[in-house]
Amino acid sequence: MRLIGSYTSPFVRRVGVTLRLHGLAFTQVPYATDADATAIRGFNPLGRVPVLVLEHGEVLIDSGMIVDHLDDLVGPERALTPRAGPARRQVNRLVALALGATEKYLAAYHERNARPEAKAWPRWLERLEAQAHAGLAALDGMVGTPWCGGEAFTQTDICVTVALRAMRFDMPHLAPFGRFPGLDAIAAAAEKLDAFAATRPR
Ligand SMILES: N[C@@H](CCC(=O)N[C@@H](CS)C(=O)NCC(=O)O)C(=O)O
Repeated sequence: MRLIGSYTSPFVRRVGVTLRLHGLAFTQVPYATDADATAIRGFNPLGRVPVLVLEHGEVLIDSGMIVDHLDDLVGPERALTPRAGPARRQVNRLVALALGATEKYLAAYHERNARPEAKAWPRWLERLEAQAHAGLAALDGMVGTPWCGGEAFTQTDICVTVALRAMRFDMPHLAPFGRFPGLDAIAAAAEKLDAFAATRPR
């Protein structure tokens, strides 16, 4: 399998961590969304990463669809999202919050860094940052220990960890250490695992 995208993208890192935790062999093609936009569009008309190219050439896009397929490959015992019922809904609920906060911080980051200063729109930036912050605050009140759902490590722990790392790199004021102690503890424990160390962007 080939994973298209650089680990500077939290969504790509999510897939890279999942592949490694599942012990699935893959090669990474670290295309950057700006410099390699044309090449990425050859795989995904949206021009977004991650993309996973399966062994027989089939192309999967969107991290959620990709990790769902990876869970199918390893079977229900090792799946990182429970296959059905309340446990599945709870993992998906926390994943949606973590990924929603990630999308909002990325939009804020682009608003801050890509928009020409003369066209700055402070109220929109404030709104995006508040949404990202509120998502993390809500999550922080919902997680257990040592992992989000208690004893079982799930896809939620991956999403929280990649979100915090990326946000702290790009917009550290949105998630300073100590503001979300529950998430801090989970991310610190996860970052010690080999799958996270091997995918940590420089
Ligand atoms: N919902 C998508 C989001 C993917 C996404 O937003 N990827 C960003 C990189 S962090 C991207 O490719 N952005 C380039 C663009 O949208 O032009 C997923 O979960 O895979």
